[in-house]
Amino acid sequence: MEFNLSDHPHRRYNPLTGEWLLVSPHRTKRPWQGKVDDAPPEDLPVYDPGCYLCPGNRRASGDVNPQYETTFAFTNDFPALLLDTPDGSYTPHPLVRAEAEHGTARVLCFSPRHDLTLARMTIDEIMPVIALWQDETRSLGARGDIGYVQIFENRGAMMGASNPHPHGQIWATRRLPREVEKEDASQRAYWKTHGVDLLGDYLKYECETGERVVYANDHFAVLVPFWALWPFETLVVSRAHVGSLLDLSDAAARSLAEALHHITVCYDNLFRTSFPYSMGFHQTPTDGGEYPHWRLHIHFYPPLLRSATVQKFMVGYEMLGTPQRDITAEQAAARLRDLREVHYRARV
Ligand code: H2U
Ligand code: ZN
Repeated sequence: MEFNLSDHPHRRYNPLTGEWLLVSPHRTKRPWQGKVDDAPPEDLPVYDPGCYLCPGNRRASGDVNPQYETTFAFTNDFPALLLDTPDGSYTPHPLVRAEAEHGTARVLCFSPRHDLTLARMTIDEIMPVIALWQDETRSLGARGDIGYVQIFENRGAMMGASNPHPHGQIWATRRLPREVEKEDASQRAYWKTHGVDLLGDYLKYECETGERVVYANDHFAVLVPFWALWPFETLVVSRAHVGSLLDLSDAAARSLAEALHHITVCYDNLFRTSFPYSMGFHQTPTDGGEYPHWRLHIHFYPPLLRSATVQKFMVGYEMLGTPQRDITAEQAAARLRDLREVHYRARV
C-alpha cells in the first residue's frame, strides 16, 4: 500500500502558524447520529424596530444611530479594550505574568438593510464596506498607541453573533494579537531565508496545481489552503505583494469585493442556508515597523460540516491533542468550486 492523501490519516503543516493538524479522510463514510436541528428561519424584515444596528434606532448606550444610507461605524458600547487603560504589569512570580493591554473596539454596519448579508449584497453595495475597512485601518492605524487593527466579522448565531443585521467588528490593540504574532514570525523567517514572501510563493504553487483554488480574478484568489482546519475554510489572498488594505488600487478594491461576494455566495449555496462563519483580515501592523514580508489575506473559518445545522466541534482530542478534520481540503475545494455564482435566494 502506498501512502496517499485521500485515503490515509496524515498530518499537515500550517506554515503560517507553524502548527500541525490531523487529517482523517477515511472517516467521511462513518454514520452520523449526532446533533441534527431544524435550520433557523431566515425571513428577516428590511427594517427591525428592535435592532440596535438599524438606522434611526437607539442603542444600549442611549445613542441614536443616524439615518445612514451605506455604512455606519461606532465605538462598541461594551468594548473589550479601552484607550485609557494605564500602562502596567503584574509579575509576582516568573510563571505568573500579566500586562495591561490598551486598545479600542468598533462596530461596523455593512448596510442599512437588516435582512442583507455580504452574500446578498451587490458588488456596488460591498464597495463602501471596503472603503470603511480602509478608513478605519487608516484612522486607527495612525494612532501612536495602536499597533494592530484587527478587522473581523462573526456571521450567524452559530458563531455567537448577537444580531443578524449585517455588521462586523474591529478590535485594535497596542500589541500584535496572538495569531498575527505567529503569522508575522513565520512570514518574517521565510522572507529572511528565501528573499520572497511566504504567501506569494504559496499562491504561486496553488495556482500551478489549481487543485485547491476556488476562484480567482485579476487581484485576488480564493483557495482552500492545504492546511485548512475547518471543513470549508478558505483563504483569500492578494495576488500582488501588498501588505494592507490601504495599498489597494481602486481596481483591486473592486476585485476584493468580487472575491468576497463570490465566496460568500458559494458558502450560502453549499447547504442552502445563510452560511455562518468568522472571517477576518490579516494585514501589516501599524506600529511603525518594517513588514515587507507580509501579504494581505483574509481567513474564512466556517463551522458547518455536512448540512445547514450539523457543525464541526473543536473538542476532545482537538482541545487536548491536535485539531483534526475529515474531508480533505481538496474535496472541500472541489465542492465549493462547483457551486454557482447565483445566490439560491432571490433578492427582494
Ligand atoms: P456581535 O454580533 O459580533 O456580537 O457584535 C455586536 C457588538 O455590538 C457586540 O460586541 C455591541 C456588542 O458589544 N453592541 C453595542 O455596541 N451597542 C448595543 O446597543 C448593543 C450591542
Ligand atoms: Zn437591523
